[in-house]
Amino acid sequence: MPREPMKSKVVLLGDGGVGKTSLVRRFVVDQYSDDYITTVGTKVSKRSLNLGSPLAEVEMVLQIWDVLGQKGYSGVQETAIKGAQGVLLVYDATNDESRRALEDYWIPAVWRLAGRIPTVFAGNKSDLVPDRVWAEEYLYFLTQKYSCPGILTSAKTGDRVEMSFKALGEQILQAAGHPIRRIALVTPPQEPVDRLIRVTDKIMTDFCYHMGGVETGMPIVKRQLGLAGLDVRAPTTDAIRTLIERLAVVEQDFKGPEEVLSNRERRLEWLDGIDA
Ligand code: G3D
Ligand code: MG
Repeated sequence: MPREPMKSKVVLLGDGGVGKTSLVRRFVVDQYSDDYITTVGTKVSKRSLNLGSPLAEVEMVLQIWDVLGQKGYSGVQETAIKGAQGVLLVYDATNDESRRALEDYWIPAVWRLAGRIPTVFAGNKSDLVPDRVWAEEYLYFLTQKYSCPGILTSAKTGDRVEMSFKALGEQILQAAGHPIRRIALVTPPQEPVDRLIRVTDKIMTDFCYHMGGVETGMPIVKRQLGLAGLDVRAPTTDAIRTLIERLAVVEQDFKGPEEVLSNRERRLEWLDGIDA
């Protein structure tokens, strides 16, 4: 009798522009597009994989969380990281800063919120790398330092994309049943973040929380962000105010008038700097 597939939540993390959304697209629908569409909030997709050996095959359904990498959206990012069983840490192999950001920001965030979960490094945009030997060497350093696999990928050509998700699935399979090592860790100080980005992040996270989770809440947030004309990279006070009003209207269909009112008030206070 076929066994139930194993389900795993995995998250892709890394700075904005490194190719996370392109990797998910390539892996899930085998397509690539040159348009850069900033990921708003979080998008959840699914694909199943066959892992293990031919004699002991295991089907794993990966629930893949693609989250916006923009600095300052820590609430949205933390929600995605919590409860993840594996992480694909993505950097742009032609951009040193994006690679350093993994060690300075993303790895500490994962360890703090989810512990030492199975991890795979993806050095993406390998099609643009002028010196493959050097790129491999750096990746090797990361894999040795953190004891996890690392793969040079190209979402554009499709090279090794499948392999990197499979490696992550295998890591999760191997770790299944082992307790996750929790580490008390302090995140290094980060650059100050634009206050309006912090407020937008807080509102997005708060709305999803009150809607019972990201999967229900985030599609609504995305739509309302669009209608409010709010650019997640540079939100304005006016756009945030419009967003707050729009979310209150949506909430009327789900919540009692008092909760709608208090949610709206709280968010306006964040915007007006009373508690942000
Ligand atoms: P993100 O989700 O991490 O923010 P995206 O990144 O997937 O949106 O990709 C950001 C940009 O990098 C996009 O191009 C995308 O086409 C490009 N890109 C992603 N993966 C690769 C790759 O493997 N090779 C190359 N050459 N480009 C890639 P633009 O030009 O629109 O910014
Ligand atoms: Mg993206």
